Amino acid sequence: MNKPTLPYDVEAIRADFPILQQAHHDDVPLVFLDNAASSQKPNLVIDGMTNYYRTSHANVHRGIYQLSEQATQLYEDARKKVRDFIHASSHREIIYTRGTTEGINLVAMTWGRKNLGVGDVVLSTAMAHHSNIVPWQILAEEKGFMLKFVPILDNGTLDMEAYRQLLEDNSVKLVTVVHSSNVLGTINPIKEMAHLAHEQGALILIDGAQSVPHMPVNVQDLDCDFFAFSGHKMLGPTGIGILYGKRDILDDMPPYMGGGDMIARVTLEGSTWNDLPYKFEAGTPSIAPAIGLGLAVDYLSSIGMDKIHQHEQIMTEYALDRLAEVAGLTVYGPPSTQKGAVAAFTINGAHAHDVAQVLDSYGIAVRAGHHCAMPLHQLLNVNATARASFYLYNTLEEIDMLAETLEKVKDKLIF
Ligand code: 7TS
Repeated sequence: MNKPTLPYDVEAIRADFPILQQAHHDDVPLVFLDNAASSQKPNLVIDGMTNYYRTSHANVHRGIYQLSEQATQLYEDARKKVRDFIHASSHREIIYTRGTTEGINLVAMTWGRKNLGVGDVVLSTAMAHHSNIVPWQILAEEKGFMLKFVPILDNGTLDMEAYRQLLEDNSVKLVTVVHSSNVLGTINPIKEMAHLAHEQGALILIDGAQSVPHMPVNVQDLDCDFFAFSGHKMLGPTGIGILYGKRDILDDMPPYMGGGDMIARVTLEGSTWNDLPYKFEAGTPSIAPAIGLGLAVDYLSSIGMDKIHQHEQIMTEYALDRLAEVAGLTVYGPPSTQKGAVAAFTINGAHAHDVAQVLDSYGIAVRAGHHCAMPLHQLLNVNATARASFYLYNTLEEIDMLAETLEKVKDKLIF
């Protein structure tokens, strides 16, 4: 198969990632294809965080002394980098969280607890990650609203006709939808979905865990009300994520957790809240991870999100072509034009876990299981899929290796 041309020099990028230089199982090169679970980190992020601890660490928003002011500056600068990266209108709309999961839970437990009740509907989707199902189930139990799901079509895209119909009864108060599925790869028409939700007076929350790392995102253009994502899937460290929210909506929400930094004034009789975004950031935050996330944003921006997206589209198309050559293999989800850099697949006669285990013995890391999307796997009628997911540092040769090794996997597993 002829190799397509990639938009940038991948080898130069790979040189920035120390983990990609090391041998796997001591002797084979690591082919890391589990980027949807978490990405690897470039030197800029690793060294930047180490350097922060070596030279600039102190608690933030507290000290009158130079070191604390320096740490605060770095921490707040990172917030502004994220603001610009997703095109929010103000740094006050950028709330630090632990990740996508915490962002969605924050909305459920503050906005949801205040605004949802009996007779209301929250609309999620059948392709949702558990983090966009379970918080709503927990809250529905408490508040008595209904949780409904937009179905998916056989081609792995959302059933937009059903979405329109579900919105028609005016009880939907919130639509909560994944931007790009971590299993099917489907990139959902968020802008259109937001427009339709708003026409019916509903708000829309976007789970951007699999979109922000991979494509340009403009929250104002999408016109979403909330947008949650994780730092660790976009070259940043674990323990940090972002919840974006429109300022007037965030202003109207009660706080999430109580404690230091989130208050304006505390008396024994009661308390008042700090301004945004601090109202939602109780306690000493993840300072170094926030700074690391800012550096990850610098790194991604220096390449350009449009180029990264282009690279991944080429990779995905190539991967789907190569995987189609493997007899007995089924890839789930839409064609590459509507898909993020994910290929979840099954092989007739082989369990996904065994496939992943044998691939690992050749140095190829993929994830197997339900990928925190059990309802979706029930719909697909499979217990588990193996999933290869790509990022800016993956090469076409690695995809060749995956396809060629899958033939060996079949020889080993299928009798
Ligand atoms: N939403 C989507 C679409 C995800 O893919 C994930 C993580 C999350 C939310 C939760 O993100 P977290 O950072 O808060 O954990 N997805 C995966 C995955 O596909 N494999 O491991 C984690």
